[in-house]
Amino acid sequence: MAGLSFQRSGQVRTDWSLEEVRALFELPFADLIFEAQQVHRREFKPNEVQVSTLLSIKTGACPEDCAYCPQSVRYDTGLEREALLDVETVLENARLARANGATRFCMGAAYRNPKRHQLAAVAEMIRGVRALGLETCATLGMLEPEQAEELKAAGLDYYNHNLDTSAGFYGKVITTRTYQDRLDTLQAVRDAGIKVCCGGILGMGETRADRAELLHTLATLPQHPDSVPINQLVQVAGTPLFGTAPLDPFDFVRTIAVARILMPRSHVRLSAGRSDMSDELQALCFLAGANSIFYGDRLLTTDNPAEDQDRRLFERLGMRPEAAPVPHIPGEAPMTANTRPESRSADSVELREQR
Ligand code: SAM
Ligand code: DTB
Ligand code: SF4
Repeated sequence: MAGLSFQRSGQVRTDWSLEEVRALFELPFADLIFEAQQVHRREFKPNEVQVSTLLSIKTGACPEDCAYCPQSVRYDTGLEREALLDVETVLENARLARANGATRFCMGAAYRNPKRHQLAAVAEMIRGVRALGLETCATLGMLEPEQAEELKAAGLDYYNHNLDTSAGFYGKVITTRTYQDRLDTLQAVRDAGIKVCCGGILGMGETRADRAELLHTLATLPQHPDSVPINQLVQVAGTPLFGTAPLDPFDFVRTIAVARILMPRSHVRLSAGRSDMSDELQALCFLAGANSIFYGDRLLTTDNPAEDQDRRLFERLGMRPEAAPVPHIPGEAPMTANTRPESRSADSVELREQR
């Protein structure tokens, strides 16, 4: 790529200019993928993919108006609402996810923001999931700083809170909370010492300039999110975004590649939308630097590829799941792979069949 130099020899930069990000999007496809592969191979084992499993712990009846979301109370999507699950049901699902080869368990709730008693119940779930040797992630909406601290004290590893799109396009998608509200929650999470999982959704009718702006905002946060989920809109009948013209798949792959280059040490998750993608398109996403997926046939309320389909895809591409880091429970001596309760050793990680 004559004349272009986007990387400063392996440095992690938070000073990207919007022009640099836009220029990456304008590269010829093969040049962009080549650059992204180089970054990926420098920072990660190229054929390893982090595997998370999602569970909706509280479903539907959300007061927010996110135009993509089947869980908003404002849209008739035929979704059955469910109260907060009890701890034992959550732990049963976590055990199953672990038996199937997931290393991170992500609990999602259709809240605008959690109330005190709801947060206490989720903290109990986090303690239980962590004791199973899984990494924990939660996505519960907006958090106050004290709430983030409470989750950290319970042992939460990651908090997912997405910016969803550019600041400019945001108002076309959500009106019930501001972009700044989201940035404030991200700051509370970071300040509490919880790892940040933050990304967006593509295919909502945004432009390439919006996608560049979203990635620019993510890559110029005080620290890059540890995990960057790139979702493709799952179109659900009844939501305002149902019927939006689909995104050119190459633009989806480009966005993954640019995220990989801008945030070289972050896991970039090929997140929602895989059920609508061919194996070949997913392979291109991995080639562009995606190295995390949701595994299991359900996301929160919509379908994800069946486990056997993903196992076949991993086999065909020679990919394998990344081992989980050994968790450290606050207040306890750091555990080793040998002392971790009910742990699996790093070299025994594999995607397994549903039990
Ligand atoms: N209610 C909390 C919140 O919005 O912060 C947590 C759960 S919410 C379902 C988590 C994320 O899921 C949203 O921020 C959005 O990025 C993603 N999401 C929701 N519906 C989606 C859809 N139809 N397609 C793709 N991603 C979606
Ligand atoms: C994220 O970025 N994607 C996940 C997770 N974070 C919580 C959610 C995807 C939801 C897709 C629509 C559904 O299943 O309800
Ligand atoms: Fe509610 Fe989250 Fe869905 Fe928005 S994305 S409607 S906040 S569940």
